[in-house]
Amino acid sequence: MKGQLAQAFAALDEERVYRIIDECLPIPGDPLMIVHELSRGMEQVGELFKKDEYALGELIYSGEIFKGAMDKVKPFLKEGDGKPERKVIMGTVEGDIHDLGKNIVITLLECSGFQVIDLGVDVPASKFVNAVKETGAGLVGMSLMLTTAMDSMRQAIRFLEDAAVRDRIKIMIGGAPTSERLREDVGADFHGRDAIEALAIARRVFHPAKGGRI
Ligand code: B12
Repeated sequence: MKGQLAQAFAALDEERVYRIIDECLPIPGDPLMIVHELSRGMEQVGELFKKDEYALGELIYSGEIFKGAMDKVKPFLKEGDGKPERKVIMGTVEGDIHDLGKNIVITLLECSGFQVIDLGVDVPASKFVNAVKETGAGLVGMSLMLTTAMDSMRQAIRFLEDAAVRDRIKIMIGGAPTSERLREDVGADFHGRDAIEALAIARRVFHPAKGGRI
């Protein structure tokens, strides 16, 4: 499967993508490998878009295929039945409507026993604040794909500080243009490069004793 799935995805061959996944899933192996391959395919779509070989229509179509593929993988990611009292808020910051990466993070967290409050996309700073106040969540995850939305991330964290809720939560950030440097710059606690790191962060926040290696 390795390579073929990413390749089929990058070619936007929807039928082949689903066929490969259907063939792989009953094998008790690694559904995370499928997620990884899909992400690699998506990276290639982004490159083709950058080179003007794909237009916006193709970008949108890639998003649809990704969602369809994730729907197939989701049931296979479940990892026992943890109690979902550990709450995590997730949202894509204001000005940014990319949500595929955020949704993978959510799927993985939910499958690992966390309760996720999904604020969706284009989330204004005030909505993060209200969600923290209303839910009492201990971890806030902010997703970002557009460099132009970095200021929104900075603002959301500033709002959480101004609302005096910053000390009751930890903040993790992620998404393609994020980095350790951006984390420092915006004042977040953790930066995660992918959904697996997001899960490790959540485990570390809620179960410090168990570690949660990043
Ligand atoms: C699919 C896509 C779209 C789809 C989004 C569909 C959807 N529902 O999300 C659509 C067509 C809507 C779209 C729109 C646009 N897009 Co777009 N898009 C992409 C593309 C190809 C893939 C993004 C993606 O989903 N990747 C797959 C996921 C799985 O990866 P991921 O998001 O990185 O997530 C992983 C990690 O980052 C991490 N993670 C993510 N969030 C979080 C959060 C936390 C807390 C943690 C710890 C981890 C974490 O875990 C995830 C899973 O492992 C990228 C190119 C690329 N290679 O990234 C361009 C890209 C992001 N888009 C781009 C652009 C320019 C746009 C538009 C402005 C285009 C336009 N002219 O209208 C609009 C933006 C509209 C807006 N206001 O947001 C540019 C951004 C350039 C920049 N530097 O800012 C890119 C980089 C393309 C390019 N090469 O030019 N896009």
